[in-house]
Amino acid sequence: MTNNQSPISNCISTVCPHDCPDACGMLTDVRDGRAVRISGDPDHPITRGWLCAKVRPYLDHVYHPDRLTHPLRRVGEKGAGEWQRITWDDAIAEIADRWQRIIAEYGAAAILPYSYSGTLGLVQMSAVNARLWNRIGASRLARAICGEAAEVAVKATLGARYSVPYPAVRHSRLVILWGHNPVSTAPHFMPFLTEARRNGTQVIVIDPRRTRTVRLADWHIAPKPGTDGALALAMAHVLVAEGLHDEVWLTENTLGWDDLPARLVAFSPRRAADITGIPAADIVKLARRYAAERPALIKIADGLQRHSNGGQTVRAILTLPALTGQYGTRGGGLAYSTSGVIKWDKAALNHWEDCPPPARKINMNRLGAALTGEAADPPIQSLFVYGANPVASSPNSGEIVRGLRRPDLFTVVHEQFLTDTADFADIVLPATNQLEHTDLHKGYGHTFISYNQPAIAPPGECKSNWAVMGLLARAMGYTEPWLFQSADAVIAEILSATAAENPALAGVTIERLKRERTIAPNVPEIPFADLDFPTPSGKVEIFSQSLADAGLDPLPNFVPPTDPAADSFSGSGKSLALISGAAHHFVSSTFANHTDFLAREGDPFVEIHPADAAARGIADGDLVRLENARGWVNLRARVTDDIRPGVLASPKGRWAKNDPFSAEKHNLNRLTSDALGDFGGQSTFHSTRVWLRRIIGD
Ligand SMILES: Nc1nc2c(c(=O)[nH]1)N[C@H]1C(S)=C(S)[C@@H](COP(=O)(O)OP(=O)(O)OC[C@H]3O[C@@H](n4cnc5c(=O)[nH]c(N)nc54)[C@H](O)[C@@H]3O)O[C@H]1N2
Ligand SMILES: Nc1nc2c(c(=O)[nH]1)N[C@H]1C(S)=C(S)[C@@H](COP(=O)(O)OP(=O)(O)OC[C@H]3O[C@@H](n4cnc5c(=O)[nH]c(N)nc54)[C@H](O)[C@@H]3O)O[C@H]1N2
Ligand SMILES: [Mo]
Repeated sequence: MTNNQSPISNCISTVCPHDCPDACGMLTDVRDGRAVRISGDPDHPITRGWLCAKVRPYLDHVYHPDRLTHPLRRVGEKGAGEWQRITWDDAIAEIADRWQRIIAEYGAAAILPYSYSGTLGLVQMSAVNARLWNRIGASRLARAICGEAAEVAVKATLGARYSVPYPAVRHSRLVILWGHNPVSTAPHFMPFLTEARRNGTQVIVIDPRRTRTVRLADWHIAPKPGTDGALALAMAHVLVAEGLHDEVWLTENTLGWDDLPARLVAFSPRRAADITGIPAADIVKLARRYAAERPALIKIADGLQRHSNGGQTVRAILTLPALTGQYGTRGGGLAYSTSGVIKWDKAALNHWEDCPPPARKINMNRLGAALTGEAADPPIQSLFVYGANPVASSPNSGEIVRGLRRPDLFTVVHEQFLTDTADFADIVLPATNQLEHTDLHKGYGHTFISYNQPAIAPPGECKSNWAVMGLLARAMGYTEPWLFQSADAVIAEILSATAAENPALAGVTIERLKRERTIAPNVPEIPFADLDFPTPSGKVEIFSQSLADAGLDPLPNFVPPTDPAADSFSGSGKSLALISGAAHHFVSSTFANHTDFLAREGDPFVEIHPADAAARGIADGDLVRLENARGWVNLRARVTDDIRPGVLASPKGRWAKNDPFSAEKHNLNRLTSDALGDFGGQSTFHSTRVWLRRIIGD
């Protein structure tokens, strides 16, 4: 399939680089140097020949008329969008010169790289996130915007992020999709779930919103946001009170089981009903069903934990498969992330031994605060953004914009498009698309590894992240060979170093990847099947000493969600919770500059329950303002019982500069909380409180 079909027509093996657990294999047909067709790789075991709604028209993204094609220097005010074309030589020389001067005056920690999930590749993300910045001694970025709380919770409880593979759901009798919307966010899980449902598997979705996934469910449970920890502990309460738990399994395979019942006393279904808004009878029914329908799979993702209490929420949920003895079973247990199966060798990735001591860490969720004074010693003097669009996607973006307007801040943005963030750059550099560079990908919903071969030449003067790192390294005067390897050499070095420690990668080489496109590492089909958990005790740690050592509650607990800015604003009426999950046609803010997708998503909107709308005189289609102490955004009201009372839902991803409803150009991240969550400095987008009012009829 990858072979030449004719001298002028090639079918190239590529991989979807976007932030999605599926990491699809894609085949790109190239004719006369132009990509003419893109399709799902039929041989990829998860992709199975089809691509999602976002990536089917991918060539519109690759050949988008707004692609940046050459470096730009700002000539007007920051944010005014006035640019002058410059050469790469001038751009790189100017950056290196500014950095040398900043390092001399403030030290290298005054330089901050900021990146997240534009691409998830080993070269263009992981190596780029590490090597040059380590060599410079720049500030490090704590990348906690997405799933850090669950990462800490899962590591503390189970020892590693292993996950039940998608196809194993065929063996589940019950699936609980808990704060997860895979129809939009993990589309390639869905055919496996559909097959299971045809054979009688029951599906329960727990989400304050009636999502696309809920439409396929047998039962929808809609708790108040941030109360899932209480729901899980009440389920545990019922399991233990009714003797539905597996005492033998718990005694043999867990640490801290003895401590749990005392904790559960406080979480009777009646009390949990008050907290969650779910009737006590439903909580009891849910617990009984979870115990009876075995194997039962709980599948979580990342949206659920973007709360001030997200870490403890995940800890509480993780106790349920232990109480019912379902870890390590086929079709039971937990599906979260496969990221822990292969962890790239840190030494090969980082080359710390050749670098100055690691500098301070700055939490990416605090970017606005960091730029406006929180990072004081030294103050941030230069920001280099790539693979991220913080003005659109990071919390409390008004503060970020205030920071980016600082006249003394030297900002470089490496991008495919002139995003909300690029608008504030001093220098913009044009970036390649996935079809134009080399990379290696592993999914976070499966364990397959795929090689991405460049299919076409970059447009104009676009350069890959890794190529830019090399240019900057040379201009800074560095000579270490690991800063200048080819992308293939980076992959080969990291693969072989990782394989030396991890037998799952035995025999996986770059040559084989080029030939076979996608390779299955040698991993057990069922995670934890041997009931040997890589925690300090070797057991499921219901009690976690590592959390206690970090000053955290060592037992699963529920603490109500909070927005620390909620009291510093007095809007009219009661405040409402604002949740902002994934849009079906965008990946964060990526693809939100495509007319077709924008047409399908409609005006930027907010879902409001009819009771909350009526209390404020709001009718469907009205323009409304959401506001709090951080800022405001205008949105189109969708009055619907798809959302529970007391909660507003508006999908993430809109570009502020395309705001049709205000001259100031805002999106909803003007409102979102930049407070850090309980575990790992997690983002807390969904704990945001806002006030709502009608502004104009329509
Ligand atoms: N189409 C599309 N796919 C994507 C993305 C995208 O933007 N668009 N983003 C990608 C990324 S970056 C990620 S991290 C993953 C995320 O994948 P998911 O976690 O599946 O996606 P989210 O929409 O962030 O969150 C899932 C659900 O959590 C619900 N939710 C919010 N708060 C609570 C709560 O307190 N309790 C419960 N029970 N539910 C709650 C939201 O209503 C939402 O429907 O998806 C990836 N895939
Ligand atoms: N309100 C709200 N906001 C959220 C969330 C939420 O739930 N609610 N979820 C959060 C989550 S889970 C996440 S993961 C973050 C994601 O936040 P970000 O990682 O900032 O994601 P995007 O906004 O999609 O920006 C990615 C940018 O990378 C660029 N890019 C793509 N490939 C390349 C490349 O090869 N090189 C370079 N230099 N650039 C490239 C794209 O053009 C795009 O502009 O958003 C968060 N934002
Ligand atoms: Mo994410």
